[in-house]
Amino acid sequence: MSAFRRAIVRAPSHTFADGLTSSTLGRPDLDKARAQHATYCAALERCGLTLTHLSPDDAFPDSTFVEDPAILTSKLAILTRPGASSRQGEVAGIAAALPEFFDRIARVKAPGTVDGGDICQADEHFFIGLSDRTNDEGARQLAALLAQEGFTSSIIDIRASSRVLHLKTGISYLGERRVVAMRELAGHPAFRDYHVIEIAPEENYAANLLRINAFVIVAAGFPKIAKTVADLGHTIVPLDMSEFRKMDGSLSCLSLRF
Ligand code: CIR
Repeated sequence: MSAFRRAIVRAPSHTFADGLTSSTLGRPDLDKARAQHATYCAALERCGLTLTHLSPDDAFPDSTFVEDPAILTSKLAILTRPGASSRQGEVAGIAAALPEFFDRIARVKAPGTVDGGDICQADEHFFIGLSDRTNDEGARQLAALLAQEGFTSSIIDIRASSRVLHLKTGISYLGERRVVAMRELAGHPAFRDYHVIEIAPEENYAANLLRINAFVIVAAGFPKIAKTVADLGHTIVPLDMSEFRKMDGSLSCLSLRF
């Protein structure tokens, strides 16, 4: 797994609680969300990353979830076309930040839609989730762009899985050919050549974890997966994600790492 050096983040805006959500956990507390975001940023720095902070944007309540409008690879940045129309305007803000770091920037074009949360990179391979946000055309365009750069990809259709918003809601890549997955995704043929670590159903929320260099950031409160990952030799960084979870957000959504 190649080393990450940088990340782009954007703190929650005043309108954060007006974003999209299917959660029944209640309305998020903005001050608490901002404090959790600051702790998240400090954790990324502890993992060795230098951060670029974009200004909070009240026009886009979900804009703290910067992972969705772009996919960053070692060779090419790809601006997505988010599947929720309320989020498509977020792309411009990310697009403005990328030329400092990327010479080559491609775009997913209409009628394709892709959310970065549906894209899981596993070394030179990309798992592409088909979801309510990422459609067939978006997946096709993305796979073609990646293939031009020498990356392979496989499709995982999660549309039958109502509990999973994005592919990475249900899986993460841990490096060394290890995939962490919710039970309902663990047996997918795309993982045939990988070692799959199945999450206990009561810890499903923790399926979205973040391997960054020697560290793995895990949502706090999920001891089984934290122990499993620690036993593999990773340093665990637990983070309270309660306010982002209320908005269907998890660890990977809050940053673009490269
Ligand atoms: C949304 O529904 O789009 C946001 N409330 C949550 C996005 C979470 N993003 C991610 O998992 N990559």
